[in-house]
Amino acid sequence: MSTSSNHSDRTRHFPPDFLWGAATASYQIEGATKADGRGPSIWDTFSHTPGAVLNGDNGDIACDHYHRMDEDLDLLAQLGVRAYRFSVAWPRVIPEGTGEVNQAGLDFYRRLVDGLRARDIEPTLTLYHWDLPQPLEDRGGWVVRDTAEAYAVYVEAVARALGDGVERWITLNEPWCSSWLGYGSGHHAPGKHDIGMATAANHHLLLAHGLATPILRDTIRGAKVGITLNLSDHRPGSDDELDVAAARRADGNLNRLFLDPIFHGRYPEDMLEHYCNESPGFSVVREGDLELIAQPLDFLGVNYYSPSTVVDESRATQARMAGYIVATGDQFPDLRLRGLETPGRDRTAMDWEIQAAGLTSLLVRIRDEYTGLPIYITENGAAFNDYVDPNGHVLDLNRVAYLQEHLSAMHDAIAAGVNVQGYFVWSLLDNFEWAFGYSQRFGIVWVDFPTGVRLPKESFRWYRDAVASNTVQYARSPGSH
Ligand code: IFM
Repeated sequence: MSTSSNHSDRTRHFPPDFLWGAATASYQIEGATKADGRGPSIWDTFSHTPGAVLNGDNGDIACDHYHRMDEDLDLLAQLGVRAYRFSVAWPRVIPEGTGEVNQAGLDFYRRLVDGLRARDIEPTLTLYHWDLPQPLEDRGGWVVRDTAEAYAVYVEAVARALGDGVERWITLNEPWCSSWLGYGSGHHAPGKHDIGMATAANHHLLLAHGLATPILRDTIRGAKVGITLNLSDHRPGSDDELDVAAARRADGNLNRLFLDPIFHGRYPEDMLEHYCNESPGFSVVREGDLELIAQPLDFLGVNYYSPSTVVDESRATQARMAGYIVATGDQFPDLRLRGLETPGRDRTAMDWEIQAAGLTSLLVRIRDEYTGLPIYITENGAAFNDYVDPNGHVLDLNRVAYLQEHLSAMHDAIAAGVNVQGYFVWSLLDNFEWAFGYSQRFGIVWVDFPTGVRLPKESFRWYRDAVASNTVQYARSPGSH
């Protein structure tokens, strides 16, 4: 593999055919929530619920990408990326969730796909990035099996309409967020607080993935099918067995509840045991489901932002004495753990610890424990408190450092033999950051939300140069060892 490293300087080369990209998602950028027959989604409902989203923000207008698509495609062309990852909004395509297909909705994505192709950019299409049609939620949402069946019908409609223009298909984005934040902690739409519901949703989302996979393969010749998971590297705050067990629980909930069924065809025993008294919980699993979920894929999408260090909730005092800052609670009390902050480590505006080495160890672990399939980093990036300076520039040097460290960490994984074939920066544009509304800017392009004006940040120029040269100047996060 040509990941040649000239160690006399810090330049690291990526493989010649490495796929560089940028990513967005429908509800976060499109706006136009009532245009051309789009139906309501759970995020329309949730964001209009008082108190659900910071500052009462919503996605009604967002980046107005629906009306500014060409401008955004031109930005991608300027960036020089070979791929663009976007998501299709189910309520644009089937406004009621089931039933009639809305041709105008499909037409919008057809224009997007054609616009990308015209600029030599490969579309990478995510079929579900959290905007479930509200009528389906009214009938039980992801807690019920029917939603997985409805999703399969929706997938076929999209595959038929766009299959000739799109090769790379991602069934779901971060099903952990849809299930555990949506139905467990209530931080995301539909805002439920019920672990039994979250567990059932976890399964039905994976089932939806399993139902969609053969449909994509049967409908589109040569389709490359994958799923995107948000994964992290969970470390115990000490060698104490209670802390080691706490890190294992965190890992079970976030990572293994998804990786094990997809790659090993079973849910992890410790998690089945942990959630065994929840209702409906895993009682919704039917014979044959896991075979569907574990069908062969063409790639795995990995979204990585931050590592996590945890201790057992009973050991908060010891962790403080060891010099950590200890979180006061956890969004999932049943996991009985506390997150730790290492003083002095850099953090993003989301308060997420910056530690790029966690990406390397995560990727090596996936290869060792799960799969040698091609991996795409389908999201990686950071929110910072950006501003436009008096000269009209956004000098987001902290984002440049974050990207540089993470590209370096990804290069370390490639050099260690992990089959990473591409990277999509999150995100092309500042956008609607879910429960944080517009308060968190992840873009490499600044968006002035009142006017919609776009302004490439310094990180845009930096990433453009990395893409063009297919290299990174090697850098490690402070505090790495
Ligand atoms: O903005 C989100 C995205 O929608 C899913 N992955 C994480 C990003 C940052 O929180």
